[in-house]
Amino acid sequence: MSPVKVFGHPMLTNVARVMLFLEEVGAEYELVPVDFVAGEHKRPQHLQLNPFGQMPGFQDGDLVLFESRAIGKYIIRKYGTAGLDLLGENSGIEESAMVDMWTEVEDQQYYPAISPVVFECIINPFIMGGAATNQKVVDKSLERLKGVLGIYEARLEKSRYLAGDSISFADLNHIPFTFYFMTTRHASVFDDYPKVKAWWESLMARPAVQRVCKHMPSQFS
Ligand code: GSH
Repeated sequence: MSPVKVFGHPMLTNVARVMLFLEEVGAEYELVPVDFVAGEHKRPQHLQLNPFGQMPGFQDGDLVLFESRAIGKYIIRKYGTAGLDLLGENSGIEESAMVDMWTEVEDQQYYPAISPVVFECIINPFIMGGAATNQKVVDKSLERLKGVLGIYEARLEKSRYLAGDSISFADLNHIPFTFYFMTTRHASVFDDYPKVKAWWESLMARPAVQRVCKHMPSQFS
């Protein structure tokens, strides 16, 4: 039995993020289902793994971690190979600084812009219990997202990936929320940013990404 356990449901964005890094580095792991509809993530057993009552929980032997981006870095450092330098740490301090910077951009600029659209159009109505979409929130977030995508377009005119010409942790962190965004009727927003669109398509073509995304529904009604 693998010492690595991911607790949660694979359709959930932050659970998918952790699985993505495990798949990218080829680590063995066990996915332990958490029945979030029944509120299992708020119960004492899960709170020992994630005191915030959220998913994922993560365990590797005696080590327990929460926060999907931090878990992702741990997975790369422990199970990554020199050939796949996702944190840029084998390349040099400047390369790893670029990965750190674009990782912050994902967390501080991209995620706050794209996630309200995904919450309003997909997660709240279809995954977490049926709330109506607030169109004002969607419209405001789309405007913010367009600003961020403009900056990405300019960056991706200069390099193949965000942190440079090699794929990194920063790029891969975009996958879970962008995947769901692309299932909404707002997906065409990306058409105005050809470099971003090509970058997104190259991420989606990765076998590890395909393996994780097959657990994420792409049609909602
Ligand atoms: N920053 C946390 C991470 O990256 O792990 C966020 C975790 C999070 O929001 N998880 C969602 C969750 O558990 C599922 S993707 N939602 C249910 C809840 O908050 O009660």
